[in-house]
Amino acid sequence: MRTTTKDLLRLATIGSVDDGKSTLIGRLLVDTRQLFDDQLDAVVAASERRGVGDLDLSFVTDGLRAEREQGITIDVAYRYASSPTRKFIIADCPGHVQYTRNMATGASTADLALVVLDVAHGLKEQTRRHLCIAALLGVRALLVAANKMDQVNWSPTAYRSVVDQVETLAGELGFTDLTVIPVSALLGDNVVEASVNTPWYDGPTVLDALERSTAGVWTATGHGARLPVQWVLRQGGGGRTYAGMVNGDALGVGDAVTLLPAGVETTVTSIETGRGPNDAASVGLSVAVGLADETDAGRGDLLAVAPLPRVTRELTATICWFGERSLETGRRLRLKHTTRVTPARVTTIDGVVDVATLEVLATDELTTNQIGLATIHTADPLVVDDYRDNRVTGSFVLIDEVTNATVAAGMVGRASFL
Ligand SMILES: Nc1nc2c(ncn2[C@@H]2O[C@H](COP(=O)(O)OP(=O)(O)OP(=O)(O)O)[C@@H](O)[C@H]2O)c(=O)[nH]1
Ligand SMILES: [Mg+2]
Repeated sequence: MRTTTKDLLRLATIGSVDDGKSTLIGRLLVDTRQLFDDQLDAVVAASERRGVGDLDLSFVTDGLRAEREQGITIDVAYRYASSPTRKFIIADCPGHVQYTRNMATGASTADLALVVLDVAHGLKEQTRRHLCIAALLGVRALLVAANKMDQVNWSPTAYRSVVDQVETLAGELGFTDLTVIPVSALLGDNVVEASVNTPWYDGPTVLDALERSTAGVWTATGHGARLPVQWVLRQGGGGRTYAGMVNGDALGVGDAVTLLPAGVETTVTSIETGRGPNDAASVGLSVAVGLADETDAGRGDLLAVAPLPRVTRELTATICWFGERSLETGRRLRLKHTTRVTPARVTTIDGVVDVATLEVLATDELTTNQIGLATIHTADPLVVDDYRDNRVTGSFVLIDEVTNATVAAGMVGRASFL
């Protein structure tokens, strides 16, 4: 696995409802002067309308009317920010159990989870669930704000108790990078400016830690380049190229590739990028590749460099179930994997994760927001890697056939902590 410091850091806020995620992001944006005057005016006006006294900083990201009225976040709000050294894409996620699915969406592209917890209450069950989901989604770095320090009289004991709880869980879930900061998002202590109220703390502020974080896009290298075919482009001379986004490893002209699931072996003869032809394409780049042999590849097929992924109709997977109705054995759903959608059936439910102990317990159903293990049978063959080897070809979503709602996020294989 490779992590690199880079210009852009993607982060998602996670934690239980009302622990202060939106306020912390609002504070970060206000204190680094990232808001335009009219945005700040809108927050001031909204705060006055709701009669919350001073500035309610959660209004910076809580944009929906319903969010402001209820004082909770419902949808993920994306904000861009920059410091002299770095750019940030911030996904401010909801904490309410009902919107756990939105949290998973926000965390699915994050390099780092900014965990916010109320220091007086410590690690709540919902925060533990969010941390499990973030770990399943491959987030490896945690920055924890032990928030509302003003409400515990800046007690170092309260802070240390949170550090102990978080360290234990982070170790169990396999997070490799952890910083815990005593914060008051409301008052701004240790967010951008170091606090005078925590003389016993000599670590970084939230902004310092974000600037220094070495969390990078989670890429497991050495498992082979993958190109899920999104479009087939017909060329003037009668040839074809195959367009998609490279993942796994870089892809180069001359690479031996296998078209899957057909199993046709051929060679990459050209790579066209947005900036013209190139010898190689790095992970994350959208390209169109030419092949040495004629193939009938289409959308949903995959070009892969060895080691090759598996072609299978049966997946054992870890899933986060978000459906309102419980998932029971035998349920028919649609499964979306890279660029392919196929009918699927859950053949067995192999366990449910107890988020308090991380034990896998026997069950025959998964209720809303539970994390479990399942075996899934698909109508069409899929070309998959284990999630731990590839975040793209190792993940899928399950879709309700009737309502079209996304009801589960799935990761191929069993997470290392289960
Ligand atoms: N005293 C104190 N109150 C805080 C602090 N941070 C946030 N709050 C208050 O806590 C309440 C909830 O804050 P939010 O930022 O909306 O919480 P959230 O985590 O975004 O909530 P959801 O998005 O709904 O999960 C608001 O009334 C805030 O003013 C803090 O550091 N100290
Ligand atoms: Mg919020």
